Amino acid sequence: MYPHKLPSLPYDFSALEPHIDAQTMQIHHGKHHQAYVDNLNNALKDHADFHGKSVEELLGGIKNVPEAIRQQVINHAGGHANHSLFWAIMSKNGGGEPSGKIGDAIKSSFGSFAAFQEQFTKAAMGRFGSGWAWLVLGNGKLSVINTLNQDSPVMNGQFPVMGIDVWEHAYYLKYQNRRADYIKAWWNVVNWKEIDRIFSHHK
Ligand code: MN3
Repeated sequence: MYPHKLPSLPYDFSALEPHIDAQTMQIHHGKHHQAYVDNLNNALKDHADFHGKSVEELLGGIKNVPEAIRQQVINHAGGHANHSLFWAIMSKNGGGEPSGKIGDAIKSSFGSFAAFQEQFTKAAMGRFGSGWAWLVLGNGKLSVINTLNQDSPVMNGQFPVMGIDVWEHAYYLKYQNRRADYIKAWWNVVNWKEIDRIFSHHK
């Protein structure tokens, strides 16, 4: 709802060390995510009809957003929604393999956790330029996709269960051009408990 606000991080900037460094978290959350929120609010300022809508509602009904601000809403509501999910699905005590409903669903959809992990990593590595890789739920089925820039799966009627930011700003300070090393390290901070909660809640 307008004005949209930056959610606070559910942990300290240094909580994901050594996998994701504190400086990256600080800039990523405090500067990049804040900018998506500010730019979204700027875009919506003179469009009161849309002030009552959540970012998911804006993105899900993107065709109803006036053309003059549509691309800004795609970029900044997308950026806001994507990052809000991203912070939530990481944790200091993350990693390992999922259990619960999401663990079962991953096994039945992909054959094994290892097969899922390989497919997801490939989607994250294969995203040329800036974007995201996702595990999404659509028509009751789990699948792995990637999206360009801040495009949200919600625009295509898909529900994002988890996602990894592969914009260079997510890893460049610590990993420079080594996206593969960042993705490998990222698996150690994946918060499966929260992902299971998100997935179970949605189903
Ligand atoms: Mn980012």
